[in-house]
Amino acid sequence: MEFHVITLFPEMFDSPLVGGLLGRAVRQGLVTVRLHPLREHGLGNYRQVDDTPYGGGSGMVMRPEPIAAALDSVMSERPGLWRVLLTPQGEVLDQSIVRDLAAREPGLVLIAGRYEGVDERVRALVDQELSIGDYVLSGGELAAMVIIEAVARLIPGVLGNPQSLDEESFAHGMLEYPQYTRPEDFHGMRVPEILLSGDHEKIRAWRENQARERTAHRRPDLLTRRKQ
Ligand code: 9D3
Repeated sequence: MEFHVITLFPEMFDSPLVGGLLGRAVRQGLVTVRLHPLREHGLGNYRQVDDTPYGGGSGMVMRPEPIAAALDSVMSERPGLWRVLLTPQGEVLDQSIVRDLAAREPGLVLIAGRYEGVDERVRALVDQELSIGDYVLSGGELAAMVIIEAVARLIPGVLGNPQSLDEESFAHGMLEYPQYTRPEDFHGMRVPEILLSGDHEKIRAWRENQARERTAHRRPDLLTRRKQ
């Protein structure tokens, strides 16, 4: 699967793509990430990409032409990519949206904005608008990386162990049960006796119950809307 990112700050993507799961997937050729510097499509000698807002107001707005030119260039090279605008006004990402994105072959074009926002007419150029949550970022780059990581790990072969995919809590719409490893006693806090019992049926039931109680207490919203 290919991820194309249109951004003013392509350097931000260097280290996250080298290390870890994603770096290995890129080296194995399972995932391709291509950065498209928006500045190259800027207007005039100064390669301008932003301007003052019509109607007044503070800050700058991204002009539509450089984004349109960058998109045209990417789409002509790779027809069929799913175009995503990263914006606080978008649909809020969750695991079911991540699954839908993973099915969008040959891949995604992610448009990361900066400044106070992008010209409203850019919305007409994309297939989907996404936010990664209700907090303020300085631009769409970190949101793009979040999406790349979440989608890439669903691609067959990217995860070492495919079983861990469907065992994941968000695949069941519940939080994870409590996990323990050695030592049995850490600062007086003991590992629950049942986990040392070797009774696998009891352990399974205990874990399920813990997950349910923990979800009801911390994330009741997950129990009421369990579409995933
Ligand atoms: C301070 C400016 N804000 C006025 C209340 C509006 C605003 C504009 C641009 C807030 C953030 C941004 C930049 N953010 C993104 O481009 C962004 C984002 C985010 O901030 N939060 C969660 N998901 C995303 S996806 C893109």
